[in-house]
Amino acid sequence: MKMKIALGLRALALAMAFTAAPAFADEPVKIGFVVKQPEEPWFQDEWKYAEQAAKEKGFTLVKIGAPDGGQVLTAIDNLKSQHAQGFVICTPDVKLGPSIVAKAKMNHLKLMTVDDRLVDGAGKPIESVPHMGISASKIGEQVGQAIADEIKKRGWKPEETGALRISYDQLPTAKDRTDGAIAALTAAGFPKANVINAPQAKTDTENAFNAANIAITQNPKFKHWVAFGLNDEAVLGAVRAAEGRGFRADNMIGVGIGGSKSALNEFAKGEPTGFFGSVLISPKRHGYETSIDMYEWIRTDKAPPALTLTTGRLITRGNVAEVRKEMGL
Ligand code: FCA
Repeated sequence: MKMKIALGLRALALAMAFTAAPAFADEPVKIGFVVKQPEEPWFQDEWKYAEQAAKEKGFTLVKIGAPDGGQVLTAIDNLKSQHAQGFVICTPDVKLGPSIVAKAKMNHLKLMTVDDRLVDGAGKPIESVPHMGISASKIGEQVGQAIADEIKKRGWKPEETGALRISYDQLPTAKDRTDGAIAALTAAGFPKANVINAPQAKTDTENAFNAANIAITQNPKFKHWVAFGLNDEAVLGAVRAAEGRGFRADNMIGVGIGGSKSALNEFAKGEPTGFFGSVLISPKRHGYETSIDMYEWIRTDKAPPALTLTTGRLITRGNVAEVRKEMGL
């Protein structure tokens, strides 16, 4: 009897040890890819390239949309019950950082973040979780520079021009992007007093539209407007709001960040709109590379680089086809 219990305990201990160990060579690999806004073209593109990695390497990809904290935590539990070994996530709220880390650990799931980096209770990035994001300040500066160049080209007087900063400051990468844009604009001589902060409640076009609409209404003195924000959706909202107030392509310069379908649709319109350009970033690197990194981590126990920051390139109607091709998109 005693012997039987001892054996049973040994088996249990072994089983527990195995769950924590890296995947065996013949165990099928399953990877979760959790995104905060599955309806946004950027995230659909990330998934598309993650699928490409799954096909190439022969693992199963589980795509989950999780627009709030509850759904993130449920997603992690579901991944565990489906025998996934790890997941890549762009969380709806970076402050969920400690809970996501704890839940992944409890479920023995490897964890990597993409786009939005987790923060701890003090608001500091959680450096122990491998992350791939964009070089937010630098890309923001590219946006600001593109706008400044275009203002100059059109010969607008800066004092007659308002700048809409569609903001979402609770997300560090969003704040870095818009701060970068302001830095480049003011370095080019744009008056800081003409930068109007227009906070959006959520990071989609509708909320950006509402934010911009209020800001434009409250500032009737400007003859022209420019706009920048976290992504293309933010700037599209501003462009649509400006149109509603009579500021069309010749009186509006919006430059977004992303360069996926939202921007492409705009460039494909017969007539130019106030959506002048976008800094194209790479959903291929963010979707494909992160998935490959996770796969290698599971297979060989080689952890991904702690931090990878990707770059972007300005696209406008004129060069969009050429630049996309050069970036392998
Ligand atoms: C954030 C934004 C997305 C995209 C991504 C790279 O997650 O919300 O639109 O810009 O960073």
